Amino acid sequence: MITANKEVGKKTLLPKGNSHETKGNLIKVDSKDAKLALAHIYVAFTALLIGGLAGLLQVFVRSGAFELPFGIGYYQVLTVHGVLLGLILTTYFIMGFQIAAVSRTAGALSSTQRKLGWIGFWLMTIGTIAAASMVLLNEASVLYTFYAPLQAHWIFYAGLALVVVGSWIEGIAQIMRYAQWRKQNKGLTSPLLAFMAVVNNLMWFVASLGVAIEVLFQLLPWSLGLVDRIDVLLSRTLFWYFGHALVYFWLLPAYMIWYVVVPKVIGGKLFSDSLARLSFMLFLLFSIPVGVHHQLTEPGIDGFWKFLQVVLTFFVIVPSLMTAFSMFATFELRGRELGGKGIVGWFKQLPWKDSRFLVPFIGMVAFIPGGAGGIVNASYQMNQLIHNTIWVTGHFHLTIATAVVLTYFGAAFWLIPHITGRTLTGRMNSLANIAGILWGVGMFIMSGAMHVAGLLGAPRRSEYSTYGGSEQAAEWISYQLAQAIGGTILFISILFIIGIVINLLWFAPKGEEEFPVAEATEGSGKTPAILENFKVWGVILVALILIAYTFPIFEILDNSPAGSKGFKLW
Ligand code: HAS
Repeated sequence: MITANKEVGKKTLLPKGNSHETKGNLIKVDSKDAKLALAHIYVAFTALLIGGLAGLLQVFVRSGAFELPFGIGYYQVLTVHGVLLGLILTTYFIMGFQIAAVSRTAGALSSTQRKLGWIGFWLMTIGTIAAASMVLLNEASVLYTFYAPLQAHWIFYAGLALVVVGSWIEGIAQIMRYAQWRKQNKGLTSPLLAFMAVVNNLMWFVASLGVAIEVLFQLLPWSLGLVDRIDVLLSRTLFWYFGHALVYFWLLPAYMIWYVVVPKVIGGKLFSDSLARLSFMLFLLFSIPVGVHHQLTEPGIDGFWKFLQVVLTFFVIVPSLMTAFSMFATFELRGRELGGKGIVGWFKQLPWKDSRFLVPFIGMVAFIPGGAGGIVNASYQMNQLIHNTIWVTGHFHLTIATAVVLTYFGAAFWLIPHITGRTLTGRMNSLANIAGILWGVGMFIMSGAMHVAGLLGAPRRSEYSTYGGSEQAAEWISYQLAQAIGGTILFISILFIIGIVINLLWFAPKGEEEFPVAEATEGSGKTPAILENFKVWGVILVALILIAYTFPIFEILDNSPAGSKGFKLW
């Protein structure tokens, strides 16, 4: 079927089976899929507001200048902050964005796929309400990593399990749509965004098996009183098998936006489709067999396996370096196309006033020190300097809480109006830019202070009162005040963002906003079919996981003291 692809203004081969809605020159996300995506956006931004408020309270408490009222505990607030922002905002935004992205690029979901999407959404939402209720009742102040031996009410674990199961079902719906596209278009390269969403879902399935086993076989029986104790090292190892891939589950949607959306926003093209697909496949391979780099200081895992996973961690840095290269190339090509000359002339040509570009760009810049900090963390002996210090908190506020979430926000500024049939006005665009800049400044102050205080030995996850009197603490206090200042600026930025989201949902003028999708540059070559051969990559993935984890888990089980019920898992 040859159709005029109005979006790029030239004749192209449009794949079969795509039931795209179009309006004027725009290809729209199907309206029923749009509703499903929008439901996720509501929950995500509600989580941002409440989680952000908890974050503000927390930096105040740590500064020592503020006490929580009504007997609310520091760890309770910290759990609200981590769970709502780290787990709920992210998972909902990712699922909503990916559903919209698959529908936009591979075509509308079938009614079965959409039903699965809604079932997943409601399971996730019931789970979120259950887990959040327990946290609010102070029955689950176990932080977002819910490490044993901190114990929560069983409803908290069951709630989080529902969130994971719901996200699996939503992932299956997206994969089904992609598989349908490939069946109908044999021999054609699939739409890049849909492919990327599939890779992220696959990684998520394989990774979340670890936390599913931990919750089902350890935490739930223990919190229900069926067993007296559990093997803490095993539970942490299962958690981190999942936990490091979790950070890439957050990152990959941001990379989808960097690779596919941002180039279109600046009027340019994707540097190379093959390079983008290869980097995603490398993430699929190397995101999982690296979790032990969070456990480098833990006894009970042999140094050899720690070293192996450190080496594998250095492999997972490669696709990020490829992404940095690709983004620089995209920016430079576009800047020169617009007449930019010399070493930096092209840089000035980029659309600095467009929030769809500027806000994710601030995220990209933050990812340079964020990624460098990650390399320090992963560098075996160096990890001993920063482990369990507030440096780590600084690291993840640059990565997830700036690079990733600013990219999500930048995307929300076109995605929400695209879905609601409204437009981002010039005024809202300027407010969005201000919010992005405030976020960058607030985070520079807060995260910078966290990094320095961490190097001076300030612990993470600890209240002022627990070390307030010590000599060393005096050195840390000024940095804690800086954190409170940065945190306040961040909260102001959150209020701006929530205001913009409310405007885009209900008050912005009616109109059409584009869902930008870039094409690859001419001459970047045909994408090799191997990059879509999931069987080949799947085999390598399983092999790497077995190599990295079989012996450590075997050794943990073998050395585990038998619990009172005599079963070694506990
Ligand atoms: Fe990490 C701890 C290692 C990336 C999140 N990390 C954490 C924790 C979180 C987290 C939440 O090895 C704390 C967990 C907890 O609660 O205990 N991390 C790494 C490494 C990377 C890395 C090697 N982390 C991330 C990302 C995260 C994230 C991404 C969230 C999304 N991390 C660790 C380690 C620990 C850790 C240890 C444990 C520490 C401990 O002891 O507890 C790498 O993936 C980083 C690679 C990234 C780069 C940067 C590439 C730069 C790009 C931007 C280009 C910019 C452009 C703009 C184009 C190499 C792509 C143009 C700019 C101009 C100026 C023109």
